[in-house]
Amino acid sequence: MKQMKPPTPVVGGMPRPPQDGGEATIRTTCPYCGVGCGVLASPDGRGGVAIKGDPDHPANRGRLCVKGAALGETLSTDGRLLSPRIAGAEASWDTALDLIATRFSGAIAQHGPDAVALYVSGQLLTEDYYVANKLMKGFIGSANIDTNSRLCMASSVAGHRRAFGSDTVPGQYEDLELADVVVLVGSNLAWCHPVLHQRLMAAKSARGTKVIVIDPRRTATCEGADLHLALAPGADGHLFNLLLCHLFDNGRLSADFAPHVTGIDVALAAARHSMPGDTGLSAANLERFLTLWAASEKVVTVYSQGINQSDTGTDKVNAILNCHLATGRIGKPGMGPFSVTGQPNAMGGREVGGLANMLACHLEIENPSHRAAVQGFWASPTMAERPGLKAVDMFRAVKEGRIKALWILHTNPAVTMPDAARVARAIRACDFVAVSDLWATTDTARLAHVQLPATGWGEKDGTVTNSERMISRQRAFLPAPGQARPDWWQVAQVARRMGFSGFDWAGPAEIFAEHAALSGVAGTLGSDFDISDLVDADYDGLAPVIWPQAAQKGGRFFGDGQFHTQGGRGRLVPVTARLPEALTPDHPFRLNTGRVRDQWHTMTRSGMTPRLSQHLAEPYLEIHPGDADRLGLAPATLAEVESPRGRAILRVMISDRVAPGHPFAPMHWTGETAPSGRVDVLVPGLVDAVSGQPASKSAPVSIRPFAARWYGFAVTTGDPRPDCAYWAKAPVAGGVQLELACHSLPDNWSTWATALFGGSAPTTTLSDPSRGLYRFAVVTEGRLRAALFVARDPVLLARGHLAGLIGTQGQGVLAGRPGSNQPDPGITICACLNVGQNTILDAVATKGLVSVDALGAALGAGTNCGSCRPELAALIARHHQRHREAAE
Ligand SMILES: Nc1nc2c(c(=O)[nH]1)N[C@H]1C(S)=C(S)[C@@H](COP(=O)(O)OP(=O)(O)OC[C@H]3O[C@@H](n4cnc5c(=O)[nH]c(N)nc54)[C@H](O)[C@@H]3O)O[C@H]1N2
Ligand SMILES: Nc1nc2c(c(=O)[nH]1)N[C@H]1C(S)=C(S)[C@@H](COP(=O)(O)OP(=O)(O)OC[C@H]3O[C@@H](n4cnc5c(=O)[nH]c(N)nc54)[C@H](O)[C@@H]3O)O[C@H]1N2
Ligand code: SF4
Ligand SMILES: [Mo]
Repeated sequence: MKQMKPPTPVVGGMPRPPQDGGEATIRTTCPYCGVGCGVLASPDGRGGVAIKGDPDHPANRGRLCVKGAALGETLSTDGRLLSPRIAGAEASWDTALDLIATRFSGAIAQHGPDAVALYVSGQLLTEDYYVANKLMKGFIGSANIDTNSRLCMASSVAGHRRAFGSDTVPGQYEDLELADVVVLVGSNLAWCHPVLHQRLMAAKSARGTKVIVIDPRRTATCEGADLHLALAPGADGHLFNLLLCHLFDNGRLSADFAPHVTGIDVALAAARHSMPGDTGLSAANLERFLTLWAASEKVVTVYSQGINQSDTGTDKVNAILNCHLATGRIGKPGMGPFSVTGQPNAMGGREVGGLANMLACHLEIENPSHRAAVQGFWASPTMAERPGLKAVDMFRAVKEGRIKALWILHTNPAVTMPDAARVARAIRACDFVAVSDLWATTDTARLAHVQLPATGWGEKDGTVTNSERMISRQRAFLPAPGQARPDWWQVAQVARRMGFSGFDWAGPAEIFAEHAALSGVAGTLGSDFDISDLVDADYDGLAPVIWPQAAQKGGRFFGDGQFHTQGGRGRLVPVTARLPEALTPDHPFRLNTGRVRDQWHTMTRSGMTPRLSQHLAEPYLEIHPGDADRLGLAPATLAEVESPRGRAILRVMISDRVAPGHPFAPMHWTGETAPSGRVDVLVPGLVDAVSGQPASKSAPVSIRPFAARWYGFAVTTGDPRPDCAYWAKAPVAGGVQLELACHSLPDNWSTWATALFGGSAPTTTLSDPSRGLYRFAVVTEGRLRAALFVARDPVLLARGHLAGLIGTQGQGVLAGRPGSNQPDPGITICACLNVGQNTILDAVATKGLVSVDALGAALGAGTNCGSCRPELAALIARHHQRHREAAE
């Protein structure tokens, strides 16, 4: 195998002139979602970095969503973990790495290789991932390496393998632009894959693509759709079974493709058990969907967590794949099933075999010749012979003391695993835990014996693979802060200290070349993942490339009817669809969970910038007006949500976007940002039997009003942990804002405020105890440091205005709202240009605006990254609808 030279500082592709006296512009890739947008990063030489979309990257052609556009605001190293720590005390890398090696080796010697585990992440770079997988499966000899992709893509992986014989995404993004019908199932594409959504919306305006959204919730994605099917939660298997029957009954199955697939009869027989009533859809809507799908040759079915995160997720995936296989609508321009990956390198993780039940390069752990080939290539002493523990089982084993040493890299399971409180307890109780992260303060890192400082985005080099199998480089453009080191280096160092050879790469280029060479071996065994033509590639200059190479396969799979199963035929899988477990009177609601537009998972990066915290600044429960009425939940009060596993307190957001009985809560808040707002303490560890993926979208819960004696809002330059039952923190310019509430009153408000203000006593006070109203502010040296507003009811204040007063003279702060000459802009909708809802509604009303473009021309809203365009459209539509209703 050819060894490549160590990386030199790169720009990647065409060098660009330095801007503003700064350093050269670097081409890299966004570290957030699986769209994998190209980014141009221009450090200014003073610690700042200008971020732009890369016009030459095929995934985004210069576009970025609001999270990507705000990347430059998330690069501060303030508060970063800058050196290894053991039991909280700084330690040298040598000491920390030796300790991990000793503890891992010791556990293996005493209890066998299955007594240790790695829990990794779809956000690791391919090179990091490759090294971790190699260590665990080839050298430690256990497959106890699993990844947060288990919570994310596992059902898609399992469904692909059942249908295609390999975990292969057949299509490309371009297919969404070439299709006549695009169906989005369980995908909030507008918020979660915004640039791909923008590409779809552009295609829709250009060629009239019909867009259908299937989601029990009316999401922002529905604003750009022709049809929204608010199906019964979990009914997707029934829906696609009905589609298969409809296709058959209407002569839509492909005779040409039939010789290339098996199992149509059994799949149809199983599908016949699904009844229209199971879907919860009106006959008319169901019919529209079935006929549209059937009549359009060029149809793409995009699916995401509404499908995967279910205890029948794999079956649902196969119910979708069945329809595409039966009609031959797969792997051809403008048609195919499309599982969009969530994390930036979820796909790369699948390529290296990062899941506990995969080997490497799409090879199978159960297959002796695959194992022998990989072992031969690695020249490794041993090889895992059977699948390891999948995430939920892994943390169960941690809890039961079967895992003696655990290393967690680039993920925050104490927040994001189902049954999160129990997972946190298990981590705390484990004999030995190491965590690699940017921060020592994450909910997970706090529980570790050893904390290792990782280099973050902008500081490290490697590759990621996006949802369409496009490999792109992430390139460093900032120096590593303190002693931070890349994840691959950390793992390789521990491997060497455990006495293993084959871990002495000089840099990620060599690791990539080794991975590419192994994929060549895999290719000779029939694996589709063969990127061996990249072994000699110019790693530093590597341009984004889709595998397989265009010349061989046109960048798509299976259009030619060749699958990776034995016999080479695609498999329809019989799906006996079933709805989620019935609810009980004790827990009569089914809690749906997911993402918001401007935050990334546990907010350790996106939560750093005020810009991204303005859109939705607090954990909330979106609940139907009928349910809220029945439960006595008033708008903006708090709800107590309880499951057999735990309890959360969430802000009540009453909305008919969710169905009765099926409220929604976002997943982002943590012990750092809102300890009572963590939704995964509610989610049970129920998993899909085939894939092991948890059912994160349907936690049975009960809901009641939280009996708050008082509500509060505060802004402060400090960073307190308030002493009350509910608090949620968000960054604002110059400090933080806090939402507060409690079921009990403090003995003395002034004392409580002083504690909140970090010991500074209020300098001004306004109180009316008879009405439970208290307002305090601290102004020192002519500057507002902090302010607290307390009331018996949810405090109605102009929050943006108050946050803006920090550091000013704070004039009139205790009034809580701007003077009459300064209108309150309301909650922020357009985060890029900072345009609030009140401003927008006012402009729509006074200027008679009817389109998002007109609004953009008037206010600028929606004209930068475009992430808010679906919401702007909804606001405009709602205004005009109200107007019409008022006129009638
Ligand atoms: N802004 C933002 N974007 C992200 C992320 C982020 O944290 N923030 N994370 C990234 C990651 S890792 C992932 S995996 C993706 C996830 O991307 P998505 O899967 O699009 O996002 P989710 O919000 O998890 O869930 C999608 C939808 O599934 C719906 N749903 C729930 N139950 C059902 C059901 O039974 N049937 C159907 N059809 N739908 C259902 C929910 O209402 C929700 O709207 O997003 C990626 N992009
Ligand atoms: N209820 C519910 N739960 C869910 C989901 C849901 O929809 N609902 N979705 C699930 C899904 S799809 C996913 S993907 C998971 C995501 O869940 P997680 O992966 O647990 O969440 P993140 O916040 O992305 O965690 C990444 C961690 O890596 C750290 N980090 C950042 N950069 C680096 C780096 O370069 N190196 C290292 N070593 N660390 C770094 C960050 O600070 C952070 O602590 O959540 C899952 N949990
Ligand atoms: S859509 Fe947004 S978050 Fe996703 S890769 Fe592109 S810029 Fe990043
Ligand atoms: Mo994910």
